[in-house]
Amino acid sequence: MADAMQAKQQISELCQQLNEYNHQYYVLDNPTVPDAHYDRLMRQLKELEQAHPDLMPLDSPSQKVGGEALKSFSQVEHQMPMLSLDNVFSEEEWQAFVKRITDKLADRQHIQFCAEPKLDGLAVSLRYEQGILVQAATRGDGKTGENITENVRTIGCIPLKLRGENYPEILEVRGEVFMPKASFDALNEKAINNDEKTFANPRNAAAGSLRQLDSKITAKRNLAFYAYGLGFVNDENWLANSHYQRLMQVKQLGLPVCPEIKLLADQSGCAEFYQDILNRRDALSYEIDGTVLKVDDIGAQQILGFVARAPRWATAYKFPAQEELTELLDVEFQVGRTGAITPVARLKPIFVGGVTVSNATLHNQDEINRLGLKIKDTVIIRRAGDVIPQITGVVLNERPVDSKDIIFPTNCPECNSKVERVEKVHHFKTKESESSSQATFRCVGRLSCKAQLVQSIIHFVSRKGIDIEGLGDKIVEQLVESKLVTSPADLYQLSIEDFLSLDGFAELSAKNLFESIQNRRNITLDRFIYSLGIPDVGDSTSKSLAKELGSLNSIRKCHPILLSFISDVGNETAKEVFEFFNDKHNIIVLDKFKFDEIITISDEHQVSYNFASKVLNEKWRIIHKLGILKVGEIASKALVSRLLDLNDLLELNYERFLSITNENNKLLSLSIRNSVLDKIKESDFRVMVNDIQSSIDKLDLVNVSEEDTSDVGGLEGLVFVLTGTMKSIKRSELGKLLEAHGAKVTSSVSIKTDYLIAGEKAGSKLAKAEALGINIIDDTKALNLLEQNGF
Ligand code: D41
Repeated sequence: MADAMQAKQQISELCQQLNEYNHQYYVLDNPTVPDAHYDRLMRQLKELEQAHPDLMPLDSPSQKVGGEALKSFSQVEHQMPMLSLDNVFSEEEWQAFVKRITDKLADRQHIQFCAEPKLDGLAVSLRYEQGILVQAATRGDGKTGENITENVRTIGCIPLKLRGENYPEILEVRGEVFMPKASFDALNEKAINNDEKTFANPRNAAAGSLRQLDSKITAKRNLAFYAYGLGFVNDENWLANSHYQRLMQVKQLGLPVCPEIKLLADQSGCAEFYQDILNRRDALSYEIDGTVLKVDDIGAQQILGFVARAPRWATAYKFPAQEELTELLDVEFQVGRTGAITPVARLKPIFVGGVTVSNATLHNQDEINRLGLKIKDTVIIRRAGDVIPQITGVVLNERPVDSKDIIFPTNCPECNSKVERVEKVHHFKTKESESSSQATFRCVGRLSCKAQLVQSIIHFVSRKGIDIEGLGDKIVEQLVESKLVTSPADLYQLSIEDFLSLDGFAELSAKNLFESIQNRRNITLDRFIYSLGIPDVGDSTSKSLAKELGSLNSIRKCHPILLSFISDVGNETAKEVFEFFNDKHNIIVLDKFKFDEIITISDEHQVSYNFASKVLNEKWRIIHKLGILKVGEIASKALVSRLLDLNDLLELNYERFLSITNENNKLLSLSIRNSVLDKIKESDFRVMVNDIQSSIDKLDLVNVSEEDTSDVGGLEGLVFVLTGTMKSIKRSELGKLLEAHGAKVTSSVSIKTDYLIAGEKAGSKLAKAEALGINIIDDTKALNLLEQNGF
């Protein structure tokens, strides 16, 4: 008995604490304790409740994770009907609405309005009795709705118990349940990864989540709620006379109210509110489809009354629709610069989100499968913000009998070459760090494919590329069509007469274009690299490649493992670069440039000091990247200290291994030794190591000696990370100085970091740098470095 008393007390205290934290987190947006602390208290509460199920209070915050699944939803009759809202879509309709009101309220001078964003979610009614949430219902037909209490209990921001003491015995709060954009994106990303159907928009996602019989699923969906009104309230005296004030009362009780809601002195502010919210629509964290304008004074509301089931004192002033239905007329297949084949939907033109849309990309086959799309289907087109229009769904019960399957071509629609399937791995930066692969189709025709040739040349001459003024897309198409140009190098062979032979050219324009091409025979290496249009290689990566490797020859010969030492170049990009330069079609195209004859590349010729030093002095990084099982950083370093060169790795045997020890003079473990000896027997592995060594041999490496690395000759190309409190200079100042001397300053420590400058109270970055064996210096040492460089 005493035990139960004690448990009851503890449960009550935990509930109170956790409810308070929930309020701080969801309503005040100001959490005061770390999540881990919250989780600990929650675990204690759940354990207690499990031991004493009869003691669990109705408002226990433990219920926010969902309970037993239901068989069906029961019906709930609303004690006070849930009204609907009239709409206006234009300034005139809005003015007419205002006039009706002012006519009826002729005796009033100023009519205050409460202006609210119109949330795109689902209307629900929450019923609190004695301050406890006892029922939640959907709007239904306004008279009866569905009992969704179990699901609503799991919504984080809805309090299971009202705050404070000052609430009526029975209080019904009406509002909108919605899914914030970020939660929606995360949910759909997950669905795509799991090959599941995605939701067309946050509203559908919210509806789908609320209508789960299993509230544990709802609990995981991150729904939210804003109150916008009241239903039945048993105590008239409790109620304020202003709609806005009532919402503030509701907020006082711990229910969230949209922070954008404003009380306006008269109707003139309404248009401004509408425009302001419309302008900020994309930046809001939740979807809205208009504003709701309500006469604020409750007395005035009563005079105005209702028509049918909508109040005459409120209206939704809606934004132009972001979603419309239209017909999918056909799917065409476009071939891009790299040969990727993209399905494009041809639509019956439709006005949506402020523009007329007649095309939408379908991305790839997986997207089509996910949507379950057929030609002639009625589809949902969505254009939110400035993003490109998308097909987000199909209206299946509108599917005509003569709808047709969408068939991917097996041959390129432009050049009839074979189409190959390429798996592309996407890494999503979600909590679980998932990755998924999506199939894309690629035409193998390269520059013999007209579409690829046109796109490649457009890219080649673009502003960030060779930058040829006056050579627009249409002219490129003409040049390709007339076969005057079969590769980018041909541009330089064009004569004034060639241009004159094309439609639309006159003497002067032909001469001008000829000259602007001839003027671009001298090109910097980074621009040339960019202009080649290597997949994944944009202007920043092109600059890094040019700066670190110094010459086109070095870039062409560089093994992907070495490429990946360059900042900006990840493993995937390294592979793309390597494959590009080793592709036999591309080799032919590059040879056509006849370097120094047709085109001259101004470059540094030599690889950068930084790169050479990584390759020559940090060979362990190469070993580390070879992917030998069990060979981590320490083993790599131990191995490298005893190898003459990389190829020597292949000559290792058991006897030699016995002389290889790590920094602490310890022999490498038997399992590491066996792993290496097994690996070097594999012929693929031997070929790879030979390739890397010959790539190193071919690189025109600057002579860097072992000692050089600690004593920097120039900061160009070096990557610094700064952490902790500096003694003699502000951290940001030091960062600026380093950058002014050509160094790169980044925020996180990785294998690409050259120096960590650690001040006092350096934390995790220091630990990571130590673990990675990165040079660690203090600010005094850093300033010395700068001084040597003319600081
Ligand atoms: O944000 C909304 N979706 C919203 C809906 C809102 N801010 N206010 C609303 N006010 C009402 C009245 C005036 C009837 C209390 C509403 C709705 N109704 C509503 N939502 C769905 C049906 C009616």
